[in-house]
Amino acid sequence: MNVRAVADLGPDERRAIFERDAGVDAVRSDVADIVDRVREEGDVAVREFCAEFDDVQVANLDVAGQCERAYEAIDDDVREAVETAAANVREFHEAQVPDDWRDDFDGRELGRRFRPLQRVGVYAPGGTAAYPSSVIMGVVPAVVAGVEDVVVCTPPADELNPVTLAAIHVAGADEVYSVGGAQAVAAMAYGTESIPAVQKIVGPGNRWVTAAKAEVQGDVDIDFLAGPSEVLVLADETAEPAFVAADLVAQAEHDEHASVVCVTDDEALAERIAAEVEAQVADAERETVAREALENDASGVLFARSMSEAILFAEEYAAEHLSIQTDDEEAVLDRIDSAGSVFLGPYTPVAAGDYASGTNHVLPTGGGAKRHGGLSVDHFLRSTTVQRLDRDALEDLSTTVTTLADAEGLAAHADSVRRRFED
Ligand code: HSO
Ligand code: ZN
Repeated sequence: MNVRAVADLGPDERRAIFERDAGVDAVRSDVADIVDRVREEGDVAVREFCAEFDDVQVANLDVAGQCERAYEAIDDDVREAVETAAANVREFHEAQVPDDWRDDFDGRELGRRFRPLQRVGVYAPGGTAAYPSSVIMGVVPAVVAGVEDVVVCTPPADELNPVTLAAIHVAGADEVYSVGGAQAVAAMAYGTESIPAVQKIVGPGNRWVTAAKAEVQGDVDIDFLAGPSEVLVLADETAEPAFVAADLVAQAEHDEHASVVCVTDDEALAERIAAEVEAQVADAERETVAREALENDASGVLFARSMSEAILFAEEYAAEHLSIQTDDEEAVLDRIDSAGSVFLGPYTPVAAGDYASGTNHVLPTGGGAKRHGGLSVDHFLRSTTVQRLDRDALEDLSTTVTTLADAEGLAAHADSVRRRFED
């Protein structure tokens, strides 16, 4: 991993670091064709794409019946880990459920109520990127929000990943279909004979899935478009180089396009972290993938002239995962507004949140944290405002309403207020 000074980064280097995108443009037009065909031909097109892209002749798209069996068949320690992770995610997301409320605003009784969406779809990646943890992160918040039908789509395979199936069972999904890629997103967006349409599609996927979410957005709601994993570690001289390096290598093993960056105000520490990364990656099981990620233009160990410069860098970067390993983490956090999920201190590895601490790991990448947060219960709720005015409250408001209505040339609006005060 190369060590560079923040101040010396050239425009191309800065662009590579700050403009991380989900890489969907290259597949967007192929994806549009797939989406159109599924929309027009339904199951026939879905089955054809399963054969073409996944090399599987799918007999029955509905695989819900397999989940409980998988749950019973997997090793006890894996079952227990899935259950503990799901329980922690459930507990944290239950704390997010908002209460309906009404308050008095000078005689005007105003409030908000929250109701779940009825039908949502969760995409669960398959193949080498089959993450049972992502099933938990997508399904549990929907179940906690009270969504009636939680649908999961996961790519077909001669044998579906048993831990993914078990996680679907533990998380509490209602329907499960064996279809992946852009065709899964299209099926959930528009419905087919076997897969009824949903109102919202969430969850991470490869760039085909992400491009399909971009394609159907508008006809159906989506969470957001997420790209490869990324982590930014802010470290000072109190950081343990082996811990920082371990967090960088961990996210690097996801994908050769992952971006992993450490920024520190200590040049000697930067060198020690880079050396530690090299030592750890040489032993990594997924060395090839991790090495590519560590060496891509969006990754690196950087040193800043001060912690302030490092913090400004982190703010501009708006990381999916921001790890703060400094003397006073809270003081650094106080100066950060943009990050998907923050990990404070040496004993809070990103992997804890990836799996089991309870927070969600479906998070904004590519600087999306400047605009929105990660997946939460809110994504599965809609809000309604409610109001009641008594005669006095309406009288107090009447001049304001009628004056504005008259100014807009909407006399019937004004009249609807005045009439209530005629004898
Ligand atoms: N770090 C990934 C989530 C994940 N990690 C799944 C392990 N499994 C995206 O933020
Ligand atoms: Zn991860």
